Amino acid sequence: MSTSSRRICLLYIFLSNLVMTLGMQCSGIRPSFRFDCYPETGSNQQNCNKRGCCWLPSPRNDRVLEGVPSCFYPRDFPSYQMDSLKQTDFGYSLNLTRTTKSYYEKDVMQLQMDVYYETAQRLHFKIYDPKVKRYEVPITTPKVAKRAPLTEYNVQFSKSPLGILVTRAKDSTVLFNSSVSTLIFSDQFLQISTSLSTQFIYGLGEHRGRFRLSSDWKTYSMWARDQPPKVGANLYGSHPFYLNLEGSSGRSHGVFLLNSNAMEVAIQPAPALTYRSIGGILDFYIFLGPGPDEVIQQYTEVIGHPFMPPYWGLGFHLCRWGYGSANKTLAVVKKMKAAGIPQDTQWSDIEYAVGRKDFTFNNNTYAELPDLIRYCHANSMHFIPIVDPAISSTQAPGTYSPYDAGIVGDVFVKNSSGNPLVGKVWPGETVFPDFFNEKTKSWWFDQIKDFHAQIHFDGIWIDMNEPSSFVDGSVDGCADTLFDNPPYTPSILDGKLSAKTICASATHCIGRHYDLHNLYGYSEAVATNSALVKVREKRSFVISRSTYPGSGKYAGHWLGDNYSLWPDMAYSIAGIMSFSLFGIPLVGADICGFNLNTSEELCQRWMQLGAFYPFSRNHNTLGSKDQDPTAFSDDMQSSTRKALNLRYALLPYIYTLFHFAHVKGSTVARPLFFE
Ligand code: MIG
Repeated sequence: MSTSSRRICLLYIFLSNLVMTLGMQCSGIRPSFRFDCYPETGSNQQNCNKRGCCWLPSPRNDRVLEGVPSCFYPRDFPSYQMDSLKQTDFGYSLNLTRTTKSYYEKDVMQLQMDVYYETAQRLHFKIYDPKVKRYEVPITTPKVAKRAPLTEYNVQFSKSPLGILVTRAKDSTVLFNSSVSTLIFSDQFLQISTSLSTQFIYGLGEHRGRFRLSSDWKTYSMWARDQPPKVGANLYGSHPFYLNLEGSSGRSHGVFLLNSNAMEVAIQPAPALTYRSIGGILDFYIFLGPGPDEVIQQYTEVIGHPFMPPYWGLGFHLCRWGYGSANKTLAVVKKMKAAGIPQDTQWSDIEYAVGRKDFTFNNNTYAELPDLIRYCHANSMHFIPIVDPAISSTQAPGTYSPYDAGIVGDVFVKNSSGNPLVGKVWPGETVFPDFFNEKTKSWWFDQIKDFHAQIHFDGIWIDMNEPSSFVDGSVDGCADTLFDNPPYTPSILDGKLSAKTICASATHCIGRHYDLHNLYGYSEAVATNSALVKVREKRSFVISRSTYPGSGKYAGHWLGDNYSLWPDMAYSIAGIMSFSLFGIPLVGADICGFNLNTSEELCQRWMQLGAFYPFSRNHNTLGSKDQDPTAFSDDMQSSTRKALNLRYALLPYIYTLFHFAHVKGSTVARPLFFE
């Protein structure tokens, strides 16, 4: 192209952009209602217009417009339209088609939307490909074949572009309105938006931050990751559920997107939000409450009510990484007892194992582990060891049966060449059990049973189950597939799916790691809970780091590797309340802080706060100063004794709250507005 024709061409692009931006479809859209058409980095006029979107950059350094997208959808951006609507026994079935492709590869041009009027307060709608079966989250949800006779919601559809509008029948409050922006449903990019009733929105975990989410152009991403809590980062678990307050009526509703792929939710001040997931289907539930606790009850009816913990599990737990030996651990337990500070459970971290290998215990430093446990049991206490999912793969054949038996049983996750995928965790090179496989569950049960024959633990602490790996993908990297490098990657740390975990192209017996990653911790909790119940014939007690909706039925959770800092103590409250929303009421943060050295004042205040955590455990990292209560002054010990004695006095009440959580799905630690 000659210089002059290039100039003409550029002029043409400029003019057509001007016409488009000033044209009907772009003008008059208030900044807070701009829906981002270019969430990737590097948005500019050219690539924005190429998508058929409006380009209107905000002036630089304009505080008010900070975060407002420069590239946004015009009102008439091509979307789906409704071709047919038919009434069914459960509600409606709609056929949707799009005639213009979106800017992502492999649009599903024809979709089906099924709308289930499941109960008076629960609406379910599902948008999927009627021809090609796509991945759907393998958790059990209620199957409803008949429409509820009376509902507290109304549903309306708009034809072109397709939109679904859900309102509260009583006062017409808008609960879900997809017409605010465009629907995209391509193979690896699914996007749908809705308005919110107010900016009072909570949930969307797992994240560090204030309890109420920010609707100021903030994006919450979900891709399970071994990551010390940090504002704005994707953390250990994934919970695509939010609670939205409706304003002066005092009513509230919840929205759950049953999708487990890597995703992000962008909230904007309209208020509105946009989901962007890179797989699966769009499977929504709306819960009408109207009380917030009722919303959670309705939500947990779908994902599963929380398990009933044993009474002792609600006592005070003590843990650290770095006791050094079983004897030193026992000495602390005895000091606690001598100081008259209540303690129900003693924990051991990975140091008890030989070379940090699962299902072993070190005959040097931890030779007295059975004595420690005996002492605990003789004093009506309990004992919990850590168990990581990854299994050492480098031991000489015949010397490490968990691996040998696992290979025989073919229980490990495979890489793209069909061999067990090898990563690196605490014991060195490791393989990863595929807990979705029934064979793995029975192999896992065997390991737990054999180990229990050696040491009589009472619960299991499952860590590192994002799953975490110290090498990205595998020791051989990852194949260059569309799973490892999808066309769109949500805004996750390091910008790639394989960061600190196994390859997305790895395979489980029921599917791809790409789809199942966020469920890895969930699947381990299912297997561990059932093994523990079979072995002990008592209620189980499992605490898991990675969680997904439904995990609460099998495990509790702690908030991960926090710091011994005041803000971390404050943030723990928001974290705990968020997990109440997620149906995991048994939750706590490491009291006195995990990373860094604590101080007496911080630890004292934290013990006083932590005495009211549903799951109350003091835990510390390797190399940090001792922080069990007996490590401090008499004053500190006496205030801790007082706080914990108050907790113990309230145990019947706390236990009753757990009972209600278990039988009807309500919350234990809850924000004041729930009352
Ligand atoms: O990479 O087992 O969150 O509680 O003490 C660190 C050692 C592995 C992380 C857990 C923490 C535990 C630690 N683990």
